[in-house]
Amino acid sequence: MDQECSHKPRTMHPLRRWRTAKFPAAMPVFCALFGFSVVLNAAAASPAADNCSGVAVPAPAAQVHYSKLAFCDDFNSIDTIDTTGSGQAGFKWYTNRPYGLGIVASRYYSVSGSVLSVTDQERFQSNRALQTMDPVTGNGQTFRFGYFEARIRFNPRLGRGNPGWPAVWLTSANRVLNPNKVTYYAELDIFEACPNPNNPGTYNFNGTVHDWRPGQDSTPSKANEVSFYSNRNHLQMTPNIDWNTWHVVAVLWTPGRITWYLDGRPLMSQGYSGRSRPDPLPAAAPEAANHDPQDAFRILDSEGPKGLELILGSGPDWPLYVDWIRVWN
Ligand SMILES: [Ca+2]
Repeated sequence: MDQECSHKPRTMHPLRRWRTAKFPAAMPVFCALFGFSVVLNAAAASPAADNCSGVAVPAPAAQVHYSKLAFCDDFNSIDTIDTTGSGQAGFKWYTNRPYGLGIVASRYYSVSGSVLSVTDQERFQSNRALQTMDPVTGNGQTFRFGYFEARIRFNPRLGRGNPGWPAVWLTSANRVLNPNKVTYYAELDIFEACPNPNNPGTYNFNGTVHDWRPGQDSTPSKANEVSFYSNRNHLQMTPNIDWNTWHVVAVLWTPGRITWYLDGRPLMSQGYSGRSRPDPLPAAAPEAANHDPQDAFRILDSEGPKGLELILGSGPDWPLYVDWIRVWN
C-alpha cells in the first residue's frame, strides 16, 4: 500500500523516535520564486487581494455549517510569525519546534509578495517549519474539527533525492506539549507530496490519518515505539496536476469522518466510529498487527483539550509556497 511512496530513508535515524510523528516507520510517506513583491505589496492593501476577509464559505464547509473563519493567514507580512521563538501569544505561527528540534532558522522561511515559502535545514529534520502552537508555552491556535484549506504550489523537479517533501498537516497538541507522557495520539495529514515512481517528476496527493499507539514490544529499546493505522486509500494519483501552479488542498474533518479535497473536488474519505470498524479498514504497521482496528482513528476526536496543531513544512532547498491558509469551523 505504501510502497508507492518510497522517499523515506531506509536507515534508522537516531532521531527516529520523534520523527515517527511524521515518518511512520511502515509508511514511507511519500511520497518559485515569486517575483511580484513590489506589485503585490500594493495589491495586498486592496480589499480584492485580501484572502482573509469577505471570503465566501467554501462549499464543503458550508454543507456542515462550518461558516466561521477560525484561522486565516494570507501571508502579507512576516509579523504573523514568531520569528524570535518567544512563544508569546498573538502570533499565527511559531518557529520553536518540539522534540528537541529547536527553533527553525529564519533563512528557511520567508514571506514575499503575499506568499509564504518554507523549506527545511540542510540536514533534514522534519517536514515541520512553522506550527500554529508554541511547544513550550502552548500559546497559539489548535483545532478540533473543521475545514482546512491551503493554496499551495511547489516545484516537483526539486524533489528528486530530497529526504523531505511539501506537507500541510496536523498533529496532536497534547503529544507536542507532553512528548514523554503522551504515547497515544492522532495525526491528520492534509496533504503530502508523494513521488510517482512510474512517472518521475510527478507527485501524487497523499492524505492520511494516523492512529499512533504504544508499540506492542515491551523491550526497553522499543518501549516508546508507536504503532499506527492509516487509511487504505490515502494515496491518490494526480499525474496530471502541475504542482508549479496553484492548487488548493483541503480536508473536511467532522466527528467520525475525514474527507480530502483537491481544488474543491473530493478525493477520498475515511469514516470511523467506536461502534463499527473504520470504513475503509485501516492499514496497520507490522507492529500494530495485534491491535483491534474497531476503534482506530477515534483518538482523533478525543485528542486532549487542545486538539491538533496545524503545521507547514518541506524538504531542504525545496520550497513549499503557500498563498493562503484557512480553517473554517
Ligand atoms: Ca497571499
